[in-house]
Amino acid sequence: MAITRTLSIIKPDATKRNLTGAINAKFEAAGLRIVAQKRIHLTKAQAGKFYEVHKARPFYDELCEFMASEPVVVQVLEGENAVAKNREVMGATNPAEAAEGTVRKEFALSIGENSVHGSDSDENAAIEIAFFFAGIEIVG
Ligand code: DAT
Ligand code: MG
Repeated sequence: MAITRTLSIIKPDATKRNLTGAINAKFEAAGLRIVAQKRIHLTKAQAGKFYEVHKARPFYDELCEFMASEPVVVQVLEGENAVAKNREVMGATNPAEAAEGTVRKEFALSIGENSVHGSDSDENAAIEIAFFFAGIEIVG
């Protein structure tokens, strides 16, 4: 398997509850390296652009409001098959369906306030990493 990268976001519900370190510990325990990380406060417009793919879905406005409600921590994770590995650590979108030991099982509040974002393909990972980071900010 190849060493790849994925874009991760620790969402407002988690930063608000001071869970950044606890979530990062799960990534590191799973063999994912945090090769870039910064704390930012998105505007609703920036959140809307990031989640543009979900524009037609009924929860889009609520999702953008939520993502702009508090600071987030955006990060690049690197490791073997990073996209799939990260989604394994994250757990299912709906915390009620997330497996034991996953971030969402342990920390998510609801399907909307579900603590973390992770890219869903290598192609989207490249697009999402470029949305937040310049190459010089990523130190592998
Ligand atoms: P994921 O974040 O697991 O990739 P997704 O891409 O389908 O899930 O959706 C993006 C985010 O949108 C998700 O993390 C939380 C929110 N969301 C998804 N389905 C939702 C729903 N039925 N109600 C409210 N928010 C939802
Ligand atoms: Mg998704």
